[in-house]
Amino acid sequence: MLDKIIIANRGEIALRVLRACRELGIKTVAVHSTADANLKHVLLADESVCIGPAVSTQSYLNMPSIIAAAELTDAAAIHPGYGFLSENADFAERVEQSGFIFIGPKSETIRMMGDKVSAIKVMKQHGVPCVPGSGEPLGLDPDENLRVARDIGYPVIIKASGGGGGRGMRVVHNQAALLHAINVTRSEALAAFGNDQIYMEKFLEKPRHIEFQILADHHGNVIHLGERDCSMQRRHQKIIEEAPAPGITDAQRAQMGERVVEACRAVGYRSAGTLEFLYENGEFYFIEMNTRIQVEHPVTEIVTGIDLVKAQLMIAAGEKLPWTQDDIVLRGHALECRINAEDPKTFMPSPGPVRLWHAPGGPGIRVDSHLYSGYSVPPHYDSLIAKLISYGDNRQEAIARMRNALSEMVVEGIKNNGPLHQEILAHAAFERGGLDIHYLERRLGLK
Ligand code: MV4
Repeated sequence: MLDKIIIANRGEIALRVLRACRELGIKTVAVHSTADANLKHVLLADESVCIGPAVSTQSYLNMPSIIAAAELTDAAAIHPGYGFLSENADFAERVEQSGFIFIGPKSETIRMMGDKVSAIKVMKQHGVPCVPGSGEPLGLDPDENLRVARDIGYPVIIKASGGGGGRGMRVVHNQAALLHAINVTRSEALAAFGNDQIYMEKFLEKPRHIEFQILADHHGNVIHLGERDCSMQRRHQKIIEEAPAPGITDAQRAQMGERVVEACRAVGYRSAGTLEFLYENGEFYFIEMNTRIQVEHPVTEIVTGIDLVKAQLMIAAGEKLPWTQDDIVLRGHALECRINAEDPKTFMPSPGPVRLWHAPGGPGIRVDSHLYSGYSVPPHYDSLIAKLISYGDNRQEAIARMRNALSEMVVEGIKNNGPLHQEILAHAAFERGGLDIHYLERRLGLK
């Protein structure tokens, strides 16, 4: 097993990684900005190193600083968490070249999946269903691009190959709007990602967002852990996730699972990973792969009984997966509500001192949070302050327990979006399940 690792992140995920390390007897080094000396995991870590000022470009995104901290503390490996440098292939490469283990896939794999055109190409080649589309970067010939769009059929969506997560996309409803949209998306892509490669897909109007979790070791063993439904979102920020996805049959899961596993084995994937799909009219369409641990990983942990962060650490140490696909049995249902320090109506961030934090509990409740009474939420970072995870034998029980949890939670001093969650969970439409990705924005627009 690894002797000591650097936790190159902050907030709840840094605490989550620290907890996994402590279970496995791995020593921890918290690297933090000047604004984060009082983070819960920094106080609990074996060692801590300040890596720079509050602004994340100079701390959590500062590659030399983080690698220097690894050298200084003689750590074996670096866990990047999510966000920040977690999907930065250059960082993974520099970590490897400095003689440390990057806890994640190989840098080449991160680079391949970071380029959406190459990710789609490789998945399609290995039998994963993708959205009908250009399959290749768009060229500069207007007539050719008009022909590609006509073949796909309007509406189409133009996406930046270097984008993802909703950045650098434009929907086109008819031929008259196509060439301008291509030009604008291309120049925005160059400005935002330093890469002007763009591609085209059929625009799916009312899909759900369903993603498959996989685990792969360094010995060619790959398994999937079923899917999550992450359709409840606003402006590409997920707010509620669940596992399994309502309405997906065991047969569908087994079939898609087999395909994603086969493709990941073929590309030599290792560590935890997620394949994102759009799901519409009973069909799955691959859109992107995430090469990190995700915010919503706990719902999968609950229904599979597998600790994904511990699995990442064991895989990084070179151990073989202790499970085969037949060992993976889904049980019950899990929901996650992301609690953000923000105004529940305007969505404006609400940082500041937490006078009182009271976490909910009871049967079927897990709380992943770095909050404590007296902690102050800094204004410099993401506003996620807690993840309430509920589970039950079935979806109704998980929902009832989540309603309890939301009603018990107390955050005083700062605003939070608990009331928004309570409102969503009060609706019959949510109880029915299977809502599309535009549901929440539609509903918020009506009010
Ligand atoms: C799409 C789409 C419809 N059709 N692609 C947005 C985030 C990025 N991961 C991909 N996204 C989308 N791609 C096709 N061909 C609609 C979206 C989309 C979306 C996807 C997942 C979750 C929320 C979303 C919100 C708006 C648009």
